[in-house]
Amino acid sequence: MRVDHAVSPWPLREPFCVSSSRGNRPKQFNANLNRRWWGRLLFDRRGQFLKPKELVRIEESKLRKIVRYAYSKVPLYRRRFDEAHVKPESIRSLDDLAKVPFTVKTDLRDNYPLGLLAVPANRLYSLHASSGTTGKPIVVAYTRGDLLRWATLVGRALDTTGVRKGDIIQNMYGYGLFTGGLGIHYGARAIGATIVPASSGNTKKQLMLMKDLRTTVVTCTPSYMVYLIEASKAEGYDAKTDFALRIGIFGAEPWSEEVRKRIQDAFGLRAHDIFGMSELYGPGVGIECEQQNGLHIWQDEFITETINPNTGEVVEPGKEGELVFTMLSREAMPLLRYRSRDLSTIYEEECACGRYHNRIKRIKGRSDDMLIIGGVNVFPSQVEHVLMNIRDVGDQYQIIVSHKELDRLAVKVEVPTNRLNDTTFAKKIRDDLFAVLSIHAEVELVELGTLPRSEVGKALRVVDLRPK
Ligand code: DLL
Repeated sequence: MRVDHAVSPWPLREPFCVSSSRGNRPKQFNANLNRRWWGRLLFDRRGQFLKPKELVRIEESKLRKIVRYAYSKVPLYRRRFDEAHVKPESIRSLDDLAKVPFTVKTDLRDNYPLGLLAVPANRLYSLHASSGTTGKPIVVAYTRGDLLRWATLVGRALDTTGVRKGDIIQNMYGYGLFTGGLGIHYGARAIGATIVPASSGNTKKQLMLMKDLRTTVVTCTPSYMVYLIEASKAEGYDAKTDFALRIGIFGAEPWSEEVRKRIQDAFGLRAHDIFGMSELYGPGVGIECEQQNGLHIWQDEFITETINPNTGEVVEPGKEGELVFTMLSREAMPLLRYRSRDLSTIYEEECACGRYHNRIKRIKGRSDDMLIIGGVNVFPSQVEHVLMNIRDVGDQYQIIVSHKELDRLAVKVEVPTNRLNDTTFAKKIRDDLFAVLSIHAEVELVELGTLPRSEVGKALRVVDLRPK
């Protein structure tokens, strides 16, 4: 079969370190090149330490290219630019970015499955789909170059946490349409670490492998790692001495400093937050370095802005807003100013680790996960932050919102048996929640092990019983 490799505007060259001696020349399908696929994944530490000036230079030159590319290849972008009377050539620097129209999730849904492709379908190497809970999922597409870039970015992320060749990574993110499993897998390949593609679920086997293979790095959702604390106890393991874990890389859902502390204390590892979303390749967009103080976003690949979610106006760094991403070299499906709905804060100060890539704070939550209870905005992550700070509160909780004349918030909390009927303890939890949320919550103390656990996928902690 002849595969049409049209000229790519992104020859695989620096700063992605995957060098191409063929430059911009059109390529015929080359079996040799294909065989060397993984061999060409070179490990990229230089890209992690690009200096601010260099980062801006790369951002701007890639921005000019991607805007012209998206405009010429994707009818949606052409329409949006024309409607806004913006000429792609007028986008020359970061200051011009605000002129570019936003792209939103419904644009991807409305163009299901592959209406936003910028390349012929026979150039796609892979397809993934977002974990949409209702209706059609969002399908995301990758060319060979996209996959290599993604792998390189995840490789960088793993390296940034301290994972090295020789580490044994037990990858407990689901393999499949979800990008977590394969994304981490590709990144591990890029740095030459040993990958155990355990995928999600099957907890007893996970623990057995973790011990017997002397796993040094684990990757999964933070809620699953919290679940492994009690599961390892129940299976008779001593989490500190039976396992050889040194690094944990957790993401795909919001989590808190308090949960980090619980995981680190239980397993004696260093826990890192990793951010990503299917639309932006998958995991590896942002990662915490050893400072554990904000996530570096790979600035030479993503321009990150924060906007006021209600007005769409750009907010300055240091102020919370909705994260908006521009992918700088996505070939199959370019995304310009993509509204993530995730709330966070960008900060631009230099990090003690020596990396200049901008950092974002932990994701507070998605704007659509925000509960409005009796007119008050509540993020599930705020509830977690309060609960996990209280000694004797177990690792599992559930938030139940209902309506009986007024909106009501109830929080079910697992506690040890001796606390079950402790009304003073329940009052303390209520007071602490009120101090942060400014609304009264009913607190129900339940026995350890009684609330639902999620062994696969992202945790579901909120039950909203209000009529839609
Ligand atoms: O969750 C990709 C991923 C896989 C990230 C593994 C990290 C690790 P989606 O299923 O498309 O992709 O979900 C993306 O998950 O918009 C956030 O709301 C949330 N999310 C992802 N990482 C974090 C994080 C993957 N570290 C959506 N903290 C995003 C908080 C996160 N929320």
